[in-house]
This record gives sequence, C-alpha cells and structure tokens, in this order.
Amino acid sequence: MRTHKKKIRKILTPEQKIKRRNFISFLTFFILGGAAFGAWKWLLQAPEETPGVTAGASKPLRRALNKTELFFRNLFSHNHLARTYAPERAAADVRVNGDIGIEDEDFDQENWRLSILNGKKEILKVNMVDIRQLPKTAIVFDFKCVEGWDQIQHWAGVRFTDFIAHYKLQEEAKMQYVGMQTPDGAYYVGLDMDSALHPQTLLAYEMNGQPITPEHGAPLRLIIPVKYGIKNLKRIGTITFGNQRPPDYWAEQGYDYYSGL
Ligand SMILES: Nc1nc2c(c(=O)[nH]1)N[C@H]1C(S)=C(S)[C@@H](COP(=O)(O)O)O[C@H]1N2
Ligand SMILES: [Mo]
Repeated sequence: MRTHKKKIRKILTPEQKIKRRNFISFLTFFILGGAAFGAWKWLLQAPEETPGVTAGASKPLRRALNKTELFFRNLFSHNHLARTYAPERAAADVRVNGDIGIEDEDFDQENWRLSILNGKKEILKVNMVDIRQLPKTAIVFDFKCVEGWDQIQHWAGVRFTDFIAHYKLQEEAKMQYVGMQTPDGAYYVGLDMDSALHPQTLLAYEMNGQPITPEHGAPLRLIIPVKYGIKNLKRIGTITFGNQRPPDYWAEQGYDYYSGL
C-alpha cells in the first residue's frame, strides 16, 4: 500500500506572514532596481552612432528612435487630423523660437523665389504671386515645440497637396521623402512623404490674417501640425523630392528624425 506523504505546512503567525511578504517585496525591488541601473549604465556607456543623416545620439537610442518611427509610420493615416480650434482661440502674440537661417535682416523678400528640385535637378521656380493664386487654406491648431511649450496659432497658405496638384508634381510625390531648406541652407528639415502630404500640411504665408513677419519665416514657411515645431521650417528656399532621407538640422544634433505627434 502506498502512503500519501502529507506535505507538512508550517502554520505561520500573522507577523511571520508580514515579514515574509516584506522580504519578498524588498528582494523584488532590489533585483528590478539593479536591472534598471545596469540597463541605464549600459545605455550611458553605449557608443555614439556613426554620424550621417542622423548624429549625436547613442547607438541603442537611435535604434529605438528608428524602430518607433517605423511603428508610427505604419499607423499614420491622412484621416487622422490634428485638433483644430475657433480662430478666436488663437494667440495674438505669437511666440518666436529659433532664428537659424533667418537672421539676415536685409533679406530681400521681393527677389525671393521658391525652388523645387527632383534630386539635384531644379524642376520649378515660383514666386509669391504664383503661390497666392493657389487655393488658400487656414488652420487654427495647437503648435507644439519639443522644448515643452505649445500655443494655439492661426496660419493660412496653400496646402502642400494642392501645390503638388497644381504644378503636376504627382510623380515626385510618389518618392519617399521631401527635404526643405532656408535660402541660405543654414536650417533644413527632412519629412517622410506621408506627413508632407497630410491634408493639414501648409506652405503658409499668413499668420492671424496678415502676411507672415520675418521672424516667423516670411515670405513662406512650413506649417505641419503632425510634427513638432522643429520640423516647421521658417522661410523656405528649396523643396527637394527624393528617395533618401534628406539632411535634417536637429536629427544631426541627436534629436528624433521623425519627430511626429
Ligand atoms: N529657419 C528656421 N525655422 C525654424 C527654426 C529655426 O531656428 N530656423 N526653429 C524651429 C522651431 S524649434 C520651432 S519651435 C518653430 C518656431 O516657430 P515660431 O518662431 O514661428 O514660433 O520654428 C521652427 N522652424
Ligand atoms: Mo521648437
């Protein structure tokens, strides 16, 4: 006959139970804390990425940024619109931030031209008279800067998609990326085509119903509500279509290339 070996369980007093639970919690806390500390140290000592279109971030951090970009680009939809507001909600005193590529006080707006390129080849040159003839779209939305501020602002101009349709740039719009630069080339951004073609993306020439002032990017700036402020380039000089990631000023300083919202 087989005998059942009865498992003898020690009966614990409530105090002993509490002690045991405390011990387990502290052990878990120290193990997880140690792991987190180890991961942090590993991230800090990780080598910096090889400078290229992006630079200045550690290798694992940049890998994570690029992975999240892929994830969010898959979710991206032109039907998903940034929240808009009534014009009365827009700030009258619009915050100024960043003047790279627009410091020149003698900048000649009259002779300004927007140059459109396919790769290295210029395919179109337009002026403000041409651009003002295109359908005008206004937007009032919450502009967000990565530095931590946001403000409801009122902008108007031509939708980038309307610009593309009018100048028959459909073939260019099938490419992967759009790069934009200031006339002096000092500030530049790279955009994935989906974000550039989003219905709320504007080539803007008015702020609060008035022509844009020089410090906000006169005569023409980018307004792209699906991105953080850094991508909203002021004073566009060139727009380049291409299949390689265009250079991006802040991505070269360790920031996220995608910078989506
Ligand atoms: N040419 C140019 N465009 C730029 C910048 C800049 O320094 N130079 N700064 C960017 C940043 S970080 C922000 S938040 C917005 C600010 O636009 P605003 O000055 O009209 O508020 O412009 C973006 N576009
Ligand atoms: Mo910003």
